[in-house]
Amino acid sequence: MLREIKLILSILGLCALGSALIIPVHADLPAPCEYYGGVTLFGMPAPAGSVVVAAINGQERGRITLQLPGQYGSTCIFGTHLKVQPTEEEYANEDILFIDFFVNGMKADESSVYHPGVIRWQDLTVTRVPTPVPTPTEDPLPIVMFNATPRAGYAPLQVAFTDLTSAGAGSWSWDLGDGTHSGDQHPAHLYRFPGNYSVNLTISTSSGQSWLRVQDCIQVVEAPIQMFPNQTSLPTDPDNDGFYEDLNGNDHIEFDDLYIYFSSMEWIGENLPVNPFDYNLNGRVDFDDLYSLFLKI
Ligand SMILES: [Ca+2]
Ligand SMILES: [Ca+2]
Ligand SMILES: [Ca+2]
Repeated sequence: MLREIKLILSILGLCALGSALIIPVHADLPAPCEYYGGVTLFGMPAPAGSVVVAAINGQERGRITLQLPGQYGSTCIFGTHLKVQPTEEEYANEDILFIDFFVNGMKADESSVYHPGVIRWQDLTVTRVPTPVPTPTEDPLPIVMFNATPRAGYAPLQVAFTDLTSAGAGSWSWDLGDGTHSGDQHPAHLYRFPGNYSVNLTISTSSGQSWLRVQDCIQVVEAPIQMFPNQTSLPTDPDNDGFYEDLNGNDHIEFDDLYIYFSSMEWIGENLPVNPFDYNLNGRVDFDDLYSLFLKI
C-alpha cells in the first residue's frame, strides 16, 4: 500500500514538474527583422558614430550606431544588427510593413519590407543634397537706363533727364556731353548752343559700375531769328548765354530792348521760337521774362 502511495506521489510530482517546465509563449509579438550593410553619405562612407534609424509608418522601430566608417551592423551572422521590431498592432493590422531608413536624420534612398526573423544585407545611401542655406549674395550690377525730355529742340534747350536704372544704385555720374557733369539722380540741363550731344550715365554700386552712353542723345538746333517789328537789325546775344536779349540788334542790352520785348510779347509767341526769349525757362513768353531782361540792363 505504501509503495502504491509513493508511486502515485511520484507521478504527481513529475506532473507538477512538467507543469512548471511549460514556458509561457507570447506568440503575438513578431520576431524582429535584422539588417546590416554599408552606409554612404553623399558619396562618402558615413563616419563612425553615425546613427542609422529604422522606422515604420514614421515611428522609430530600431536604431544602431556605426562602429566602423561606412558600415552598420556586423557582417557576422551572429553579430549585432539593426533590429527592426514592429508592434503587435502594426503586425496584426497591416499586410505589408515598409521600413524606411534614416542616417543621421537624413532619409536614405532605400526602403525595405518587414519579414519576421529575417537577417538581410541592405546597403544604405543618402544622395539627396540638403536644401542649401541661402547665403547673402552681392547685388547684381544695375542695368543703366535713362530718359531725356525733350531730346531735340531749338537752342537754348532745357532738358530734363530721368534715371530709370533698376534699384540698388549707389551714386550717379552724368556726362551731359557739352563738358557739363552732374551727380544728381535726375538732373536738368540747359544746352545753350546748337549741336549734337552724347550723354553718358555711370552708376556705382557696392558691386561695381555700370554705364550707358547714348550717342547724339540730345540734338539742339539753331533757332531761326528774324527782325522784330520796326527794327532794322537782327536781335543778338551780347552776353553769349544762348538767349537773345538785344532785341534792336545794337549789341547792347538796354531799356529800349525791354520796351521792344514788352510791346512784342504776343508777336514773339506767334513768329519766333520761344526758347531764345524764354529767359526764365518756363516754356512761354511772359512778364517774368521781362523782369529777367530788366535785371540784365
Ligand atoms: Ca544772351
Ligand atoms: Ca539793344
Ligand atoms: Ca518765360
